[in-house]
Amino acid sequence: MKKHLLFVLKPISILFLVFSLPIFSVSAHGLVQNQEWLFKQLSKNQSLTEYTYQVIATYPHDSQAFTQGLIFHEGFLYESTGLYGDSSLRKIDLMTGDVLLEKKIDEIHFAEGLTLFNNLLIQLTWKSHLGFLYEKDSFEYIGSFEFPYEGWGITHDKQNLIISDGSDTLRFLDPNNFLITKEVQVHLNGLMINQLNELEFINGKIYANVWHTDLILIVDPDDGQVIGWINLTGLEEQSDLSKNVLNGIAFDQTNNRFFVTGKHWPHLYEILLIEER
Ligand SMILES: [Ca+2]
Repeated sequence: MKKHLLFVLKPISILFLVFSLPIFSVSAHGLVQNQEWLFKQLSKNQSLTEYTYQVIATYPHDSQAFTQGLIFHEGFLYESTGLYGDSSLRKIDLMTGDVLLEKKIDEIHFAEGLTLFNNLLIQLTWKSHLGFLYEKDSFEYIGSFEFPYEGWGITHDKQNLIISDGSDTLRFLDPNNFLITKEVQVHLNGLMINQLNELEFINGKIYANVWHTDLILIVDPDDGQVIGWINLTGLEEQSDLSKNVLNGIAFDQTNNRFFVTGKHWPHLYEILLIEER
């Protein structure tokens, strides 16, 4: 996502950028945030629970899918894919990766996060300031709501929708009127962590992909404190921190199964989290 930045730069400038800078963003404190930086901050904090992973199963995933939202419900995956002209809403067979139902999104919108609340699929857009509502089984369009910030990831805690916008902020919204009820800043003992992307609310905690990293943060929804993290480095051979990056967390509540994939990844993985400390 968000990859039009370089279009205005001359080729030589692009070369300079490519060879001189790692993938990064600048935090609210002016700190450069990239995978190396984040890994270092997380690693040195002994109070955090660190998880690695074991692959339980590998499933096919459409490598054309620019994954922006992923959920699991009653045996099926639901996915939102992004990019202008390629955005879609999909119902997917877990075992085969086959797209069972698909709704193409108008090319003026760049689709983002996805969640299911009260049988309604809720899909965000990146910069259109719109969220779309669909009936779960038919994908029938029900309506939309507006919000004044960028849309990145979305999940819910059974009471509130929870939305990321690429910063360190998570907004909690009343699903009846889409008004903000609460905001938290995600932080590591006061150090703000931005670029929060795809989300999943699992057993009382918010799991958040950090864009341009193979890392998932586990966040306390009450105060935004990072309480743990998952290191998924090495999971997907074709992962690429500049583009084809990890971005998709889904959880099977019934069978306690944890699924992850990424943008343009050819695989979707069921993983077991293993506590390192
Ligand atoms: Ca998700």
